Parts: sequence; C-alpha cells; structure tokens
Amino acid sequence: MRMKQGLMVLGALAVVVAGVVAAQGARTAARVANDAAARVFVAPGEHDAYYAFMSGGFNGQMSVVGLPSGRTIKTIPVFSQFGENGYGYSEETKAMFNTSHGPVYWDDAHHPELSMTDGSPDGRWIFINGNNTPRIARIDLAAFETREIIEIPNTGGNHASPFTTSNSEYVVAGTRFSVPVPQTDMAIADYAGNFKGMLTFVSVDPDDGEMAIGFQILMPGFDYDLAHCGKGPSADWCFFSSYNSEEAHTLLEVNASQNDKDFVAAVNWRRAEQCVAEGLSSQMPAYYAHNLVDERTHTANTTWHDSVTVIDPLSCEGLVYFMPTPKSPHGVDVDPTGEYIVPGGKLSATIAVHGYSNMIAAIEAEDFDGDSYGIPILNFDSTVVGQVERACLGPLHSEFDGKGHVYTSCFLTSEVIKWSLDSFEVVDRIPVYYSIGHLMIPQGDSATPDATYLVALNKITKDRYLPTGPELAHSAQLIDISGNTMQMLLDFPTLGEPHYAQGIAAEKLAENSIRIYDLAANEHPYVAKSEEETRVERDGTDVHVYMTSIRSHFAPDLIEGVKVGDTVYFHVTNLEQDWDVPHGFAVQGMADANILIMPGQTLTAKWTPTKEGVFPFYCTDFCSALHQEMQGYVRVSAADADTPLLWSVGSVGN
Ligand code: RUQ
Ligand code: CUA
Repeated sequence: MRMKQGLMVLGALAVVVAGVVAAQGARTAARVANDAAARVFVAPGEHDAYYAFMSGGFNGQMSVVGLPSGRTIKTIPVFSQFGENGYGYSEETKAMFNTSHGPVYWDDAHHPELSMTDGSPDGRWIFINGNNTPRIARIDLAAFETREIIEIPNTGGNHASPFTTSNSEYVVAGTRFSVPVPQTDMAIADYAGNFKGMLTFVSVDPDDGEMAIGFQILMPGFDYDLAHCGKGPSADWCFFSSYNSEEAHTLLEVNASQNDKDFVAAVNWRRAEQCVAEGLSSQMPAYYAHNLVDERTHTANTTWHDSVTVIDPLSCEGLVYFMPTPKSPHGVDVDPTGEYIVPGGKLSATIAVHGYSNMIAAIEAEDFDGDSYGIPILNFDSTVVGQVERACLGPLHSEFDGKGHVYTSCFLTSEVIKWSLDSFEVVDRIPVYYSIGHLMIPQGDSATPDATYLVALNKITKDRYLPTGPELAHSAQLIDISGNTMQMLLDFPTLGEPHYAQGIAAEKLAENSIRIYDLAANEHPYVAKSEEETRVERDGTDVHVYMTSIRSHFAPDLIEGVKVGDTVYFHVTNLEQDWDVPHGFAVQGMADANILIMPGQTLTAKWTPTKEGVFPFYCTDFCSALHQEMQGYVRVSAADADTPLLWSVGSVGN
C-alpha cells in the first residue's frame, strides 16, 4: 500500500516533468559561449577575480576555488581530520573535535556563510554547519583557518544553518530532524506532538567573532530544512523552511509528501531578545562543547556548558508565524531589498513568493488561517505577492543579481531559470549537467550581489570527465550572467559534495591575508624561540621535546634515552619568518598524521614508540634544496634500560 503510494507520487511527477519540458519546446543544447576559453583563462602568474568557498559536504571540509578559472587553491579543514596538515591529529587541534558524544572527527558540512555588515559580506569570517553531529564552525579569513566550533544541543541534523543576520548578530541553526527535547528514551511511534524542532540563535561577538548560544526556540516537530535571514526592512526576521508538517516518522518520501503546503517559519529575533529580557524564557539543562583556538598559543581549548535559554513561542507572543508554502519547500531565500521571500517547493512546479510587507500587514490584521500548536498560520493569499507559473520542476535554491532577477536551481529538470521579481515570469533558462542542487552568485544572498558569474553545483556527474571507476568527482559549472542570457563557460570538478557556496571579490580578502605568524608573539607553553632553547625533558613516562625547524635541519636532530612505554611529544616550532616556508614533521610508526608547521607556529606530534630501535624522523614538506637532508634519529631503549636522556644537533646542545 505504502509502496504503491510512493510510486503514484513519482508517476505524477514524471507526468508533470513531461508537461513542463514539452511546454519549453526542444531543449537548447548546452549554451557554451564561443569565446568561453578566453573568458575563464587566467594567465600564468595572474590571479582569479573571485574567491569561491564551497562546502565539502561529506568530506567535512571547505574548499577555496578561484573564479573564473575553477582552480582549487586551498582545502580548509573544519569538521574532519586532515592528514595533509595534521589538523585534528596535532595535540593543538584535537580539542576542536570535542562534543557531548566524545570527540567526533568527521561531519557533513553543508552551507558556508560569510559574516556580514549592513547585509553585505565583510570578509572577516566564514561560518559553516556540521549537519550530522550538530555544530557550527567559524573560519578566520585572515588565516583561512578554523578557529572555533560550537556544538548545538537539543538538535538532530543541523541543516538550516548557519545563515546570518544582516550584521552577524546571530548565525542560526534549525534542526532538520526533530528529536525528543530534552533527549530521552521513548517510543519512536510517539513522535507526533512529542518530538520537537529546535531553532537556535548563536550570537557572534562583533569584535572577535566568538560564538555563544543566545537562545533556542522550541518548535513543533517538523523538519526545518533551510533558512535565510532578512535584511533592510526585514532585518529583524529570519525565515526557516520546513517540510514534514505531517510529522511522519517513517518512509518520509511518501508520508511527508501528503500536505499540499508546508510552512516557512518567520521568526522575529528582536522579539525573542525582548522575551528573554522580560523573563519569558526558561533555562533547560543541555550539555554541549564550545571549542575555541587561543590565538596566542595556536591551541584549541574546550569549554563545557550545561544549560541553554529556551523560549516557548506560546509564552512569547509575536515571535513566530507560519507562512504556508507549496510543497515540501527546500531553500528559502531573501532578495537584496529584504522584501521578497522566495522558497523552493521541491514538489511544486510553481514558485510562490512571499512579500515581507504583506506578511507584516497580515500579522497586524491578524489575518490567520488557524494555527499549528498555537503558532498562528498566516493566510496564504495574503502573504503571497506573486507566483512563477510553470517555473520548472524541483526548484531548490535561489540567488539574486540585485537587478530584479532571481536565479533558481531546478533539480528535476536540471536547469537554472532566471525570472523577474517584477513580472514573475521566466526570462531565460539554461540546462546544467546534471541535477543541480545549490547555485551561487558571489554575494548573491546579500544586499549587494556581485553578479558576473553564477556557479551551478550539480549533484550528478556521470560523463562530464574522464571515467575514474565507480566514484566520480562532483561537478560544478560556471555560467556568465552579465548579459541578458546566461552563457555556459566552464565545467570544473569539486572536492566532496559541495552544497552551498559563497563568493566574494578577491580584492576584499587578499590584502588581509596574513603570511606568517609572528614568532615573537608565540605564547605556546612548549615553544622554543631559538635553537638555544631546544631541549628534552622527562616527566615520568612523558617526554617533551622542545624542537625547532629551520632550513634545513631540526634541533635537536639526535635524541637518545626514550624508552618503550614512553609517550613522546615533539613540540616543533618553525623558526622561519618568511612566507610559504612551512616545515613538516613525522616520525616512523606514529599513529597520527604528520604536522605541517607554519612560520612562527608551534605544533605537537604525539608518538608512542612500541619497540626498541633507532627510528628516523624527517621533514615532510619539500622546503629547500637540502630538504632531503632535513632528518634526524630518535633512539628507543627497553623500558628498564638506563640509557641517559641526550639530545644534540651538530655541535649545539649537550
Ligand atoms: S542543501 S543542495 Cu540544498 Cu544542505 Cu544540499
Ligand atoms: Cu623542512 Cu623540508
């Protein structure tokens, strides 16, 4: 019976697909611009005009791509260990992975979001959500390094995240999977009415970016999918799409596709702040980790928290309203003026646009169509200002050009459509290969889009590149949107599965990018700022090596007196103060990855020798003509041996 229903839903979709494609007429072939090669060519030694930040999806990282070339220029490790530079393996970074479940060395990273001032990206930080074990990370865009990860309690699947308010007062975290709140052992069949959907507002310190959980809003047990916050007139509001207003808990592909409309939840965060100030909230026990890098020591530390401020919408009038939206919406995007709220109804061929002014008028007139768990439902006909008919199938996400156009990705019909916020008519469409998810225009979700290019982030790759066995790189496409019609420029492979992305003109970031860490300012407890300070100290079975690296040797490079059963910490300070001279360090048999130490930085590799012998260590990054000479030995004696602790390099040392 259930399977049959599922097939019926799919069958109905296929019919609609056929209808829409027929209505479009024959598909245009991929519209590759004649001079596409010249328009994406970045001459050797020249730089790209834009940075694009792509989520890595299931690789847990973020990648940095230059546009228009499509060249990957960096992977920023975030939620997953990264053997390339030792992130998550070095002693300094392990605490970044602490959660209430214990250390979790992986996540599913979906949506990069640049910090904003006055609704425009300010180039200070970029945030990204961890979907699986709910977390938000903050990356410092001077160093392109992850500085902070905060866990989101009372949440299951942090997907509607980490979208920012227009001055980054908050980044939001909406739960995709509703769960018992607080968590408890209960029958899953009791889902409806008992599982809850938490919407979390994480505050961002305007000076240093440090995050803290401001408050949480306890919502009905729907699936909160995506979000965007308002700007301009709507700056006090954030909008969360939801599906599964059916509150189904099994076979959601059928059971959560029953209702004709689901909801966009409009949340007034200023009102939330008032309710907290007026004592209309409560404290709920919630255990969560907050991991922050101390920039003086380059070391992550964890602070544990045990409660959160929770607001029940029923005790804070004016906090949340539901706007009915067809049908199982995915993305919800706000145009640059802050007036238009554009959901993407996955199972609808029509895009229904809500007007912010209409929403406010409907709220003031109490123009309600009942309520859901006490939350007023605004009249659909009152909030909707226009509908794009026969838009496409599977509309998911929209970005804006700031000239009155919306670009919407359409998963089922594999195309990007361009439509007018004035006429609500489609004015152009271009096929993409294949099955697009997100799309990105630099600053295209802000008040100030920089609309020269659009990147299509496609879910299916198939035949776009040389075959590489069963597993294929994901595929992005670069489209020129500077003219009236979209023109295809470039295919390029991506890392992991990019979901959302952000883009910004290179000139806004490049000049702030730091080149080294100041050795004089290094306050790492195990730093050695010169070879004279290098030494080896024993503390019980812990052995601390205060080591330095400089082209092309380590000091010390000979160590004796380590014993089986010891734990050896190689604290390596890179004495270099030149750009692009990292040194790497690895010792035979180490269980962790190598560490890649930036100039002026100290990182620690832990090594637990398991057998007697003399073991080499070496620099892993080709740093000079004598890089291959950058090596050393550590002698390991039996646990009960009396080999004295000795260390040296050339004539230096003891
Ligand atoms: S979101 S396309 Cu649409 Cu996380 Cu992936
Ligand atoms: Cu240092 Cu190679």
